[in-house]
Amino acid sequence: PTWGSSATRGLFFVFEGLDRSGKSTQSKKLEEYLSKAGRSVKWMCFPNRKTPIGTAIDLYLRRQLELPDEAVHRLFSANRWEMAKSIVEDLRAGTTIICDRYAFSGVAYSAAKGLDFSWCQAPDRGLPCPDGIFFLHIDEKVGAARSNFGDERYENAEMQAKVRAQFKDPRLRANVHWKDVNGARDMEVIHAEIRSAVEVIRQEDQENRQRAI
Ligand code: ADP
Ligand code: DGP
Ligand code: NA
Ligand code: NA
Repeated sequence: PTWGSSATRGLFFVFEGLDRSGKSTQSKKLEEYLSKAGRSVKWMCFPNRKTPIGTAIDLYLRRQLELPDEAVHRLFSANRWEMAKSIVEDLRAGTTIICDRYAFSGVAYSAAKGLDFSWCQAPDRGLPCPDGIFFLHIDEKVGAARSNFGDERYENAEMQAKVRAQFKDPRLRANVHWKDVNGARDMEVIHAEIRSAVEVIRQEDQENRQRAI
């Protein structure tokens, strides 16, 4: 992590996975759990469609704006950079951040369209690094059974299959705390597993800090 190590630093958790893998469900459950436990916690998601850049991304996803793949890739990354300073400030102030999608989606979705993998990674380099990434796995049949595809760009079986393949690339997992989670189980079972992983990461973080002092 690049934001220092004050004694009260918050932790940064990211949920990744395909559309309908359960990211929103699980990230909100974790937020609720931590906030009930008395921790200062903030939930956020990317793309953040409310910012100026997010407005363009929203139009693009709803097929009301056409942009070259390279340009939109940079917009998704810029949308994360728009929030980078406030993420760092919150973490420093002791707030834990739970984020629904981050730079890993950025690379997986753009590389699925045929852009070079490391070219896709480049614009996100230097963003705050998560303390833990929970990748929710579901196979195609489970995803299809959960609900119908919407009308947004990328919400089709062909694209999802390509994204699924990109998420397997070991370059995404390099140098980060990546946890694969079987998302095809009962919501509460998944939540309990994520909760204990969070407590382990918190424990490790505290021990590391004590060693540094
Ligand atoms: P995502 O944010 O990854 O697109 P959601 O959390 O919105 O996924 O979940 C997609 C759909 O699947 C929702 O209708 C949700 O209620 C349902 N769902 C989420 N988790 C599970 C689960 N473990 N088992 C069955 N259905 C689930
Ligand atoms: P969601 O609101 O989570 O359904 O995400 C919107 C869609 O945008 C979803 O299909 C995934 C895709 N997406 C999220 N982040 C990125 C990114 O950084 N780059 C690209 N190309 N697509 C992304
Ligand atoms: Na979507
Ligand atoms: Na979601």
